[in-house]
Amino acid sequence: MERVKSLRPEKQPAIGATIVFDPVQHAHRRLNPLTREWVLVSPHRTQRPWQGQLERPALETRPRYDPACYLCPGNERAGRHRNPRYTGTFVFDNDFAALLPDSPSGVIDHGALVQARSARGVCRVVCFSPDHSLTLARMSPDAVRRVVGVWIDQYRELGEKPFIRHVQIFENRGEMMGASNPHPHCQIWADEAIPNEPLKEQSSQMNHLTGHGRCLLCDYLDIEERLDERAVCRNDHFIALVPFWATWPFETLVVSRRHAESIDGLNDAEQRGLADILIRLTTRYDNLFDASFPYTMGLHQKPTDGRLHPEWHMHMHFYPPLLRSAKIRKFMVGYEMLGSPQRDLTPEQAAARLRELPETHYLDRVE
Ligand code: H2U
Ligand code: ZN
Repeated sequence: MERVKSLRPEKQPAIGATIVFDPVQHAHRRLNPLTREWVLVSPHRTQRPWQGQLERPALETRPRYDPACYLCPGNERAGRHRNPRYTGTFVFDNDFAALLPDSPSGVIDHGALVQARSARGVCRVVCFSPDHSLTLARMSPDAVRRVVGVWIDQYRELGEKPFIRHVQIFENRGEMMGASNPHPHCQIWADEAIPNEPLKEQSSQMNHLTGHGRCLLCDYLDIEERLDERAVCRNDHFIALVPFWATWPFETLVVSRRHAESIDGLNDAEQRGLADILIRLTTRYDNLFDASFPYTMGLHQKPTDGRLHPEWHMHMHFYPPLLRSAKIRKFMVGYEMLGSPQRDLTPEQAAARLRELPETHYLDRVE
């Protein structure tokens, strides 16, 4: 039986009622097949027309060099470290690392309910560019391609360390996300253990592969290609879409169209394809409210635990907090902390809004 359905109403009246379930209007729960968690969608709360932004935010421009920035070339960091006068990317060990390679090992074990393990790892910071004023959206395709190259090198180098089982590359952008500095940069936390989120995704991908003999995200991409309701932008190698199960209002998933377990499995054209999608997606994000768009984004890929991982399909998540304007954010509080996440705007509406935006950055627009 054909199970793939578009969001058109199901012709199944609830018992004792004549109203037909319409996911565009009626509350429903959607399953995130990667985490096996459900998100509540309440589209009836957005029946009002889009009100847009009340005020246009002031254009944010920054100097290309900031003498007070601890990431700019030649400047001093904590602990009397000084950055070199770098001209491309620059990687250094985080001066306030959450995980250290030489932490002593040990266990706390007071029975099944009180357990702890010592944690070792390596934390690094990657500066994308010496130019303090830039963001991924406004960097050149070649420069972003070089950032992708650094991610590959770091994933390999850190993953080859015998005690590193997982390498998490992520970017926190904007004060709203707690980023301490607007200089374009990301962090890498390489960990002795596989952290919670990738562990959940790994188990779902493994179950799907074992049960169906196919990759979960390859199967999901096939469905998205057929329904074509949630794509934001694509090229020959990558697609950015609002996943059916998106939790954050403008959350997106960036997936390689060919099955690749990790970023170091991407060929040259695919690495350029990833850079292209990252620029186009972050440009659309900034153009949504004509303001620098905050988010946490990161790469999920196979662990570096020395095992085979055919179940893993590399992808990136973008989790942006903004809801209706550059100032109004979504809070995950109340029911969301105690029950499950909830959204009003449907993923299809979010995808349509992102899709209609231009790919010329608002700061580069000639008016
Ligand atoms: P965030 O903007 O995501 O906070 O990342 C900046 C990182 O830079 C942060 O993890 C580190 C912080 O520990 N840092 C240094 O390593 N050296 C410094 O001198 C300041 C900040
Ligand atoms: Zn700087």
